[in-house]
Amino acid sequence: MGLSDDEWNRVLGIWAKVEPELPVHGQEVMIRLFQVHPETQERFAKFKNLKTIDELKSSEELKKHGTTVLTALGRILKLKNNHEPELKPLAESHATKHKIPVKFLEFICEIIVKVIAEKHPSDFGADSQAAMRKALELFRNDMASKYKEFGFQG
Ligand code: CUS
Repeated sequence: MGLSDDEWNRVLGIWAKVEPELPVHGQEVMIRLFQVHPETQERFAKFKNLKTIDELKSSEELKKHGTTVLTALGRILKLKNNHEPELKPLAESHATKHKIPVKFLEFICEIIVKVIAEKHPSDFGADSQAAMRKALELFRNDMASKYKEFGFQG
């Protein structure tokens, strides 16, 4: 289930290239997510009024949220297998306050991989993509089990 050192190196190596432009990546992830899975947009009162692609693109709040999401994820990835302390409060707020189903986390993780692959084609080959998918799966599985501890079936 866990990742090898080589896999973690791949994950953190590509993340180091994403980080200098976190807001750009975050904005792209959120816009893509809302376009491919409109039901995720409905979940956010502050975003569901954004109808057109131009409205999505010009929303500073959406860009900010994308940055928040990727910042949280980056912190978790950097902790490798010891992400429990960082993950717990995130799972609690997402289980009890935001009520974000695990399915939505799957959607966003898949889109994150696609966006990174498009923006960094020469640094994010098949092995690195596989390692990132594995890291994100670990994250989701642990979120799902924490969700249950907080009484959210996800
Ligand atoms: O915000 C936050 O934090 C989260 C993320 C993490 C990583 C958990 N989110 Cu927000 C999520 C989501 C969204 O936003 C949307 C859709 C889906 C999911």
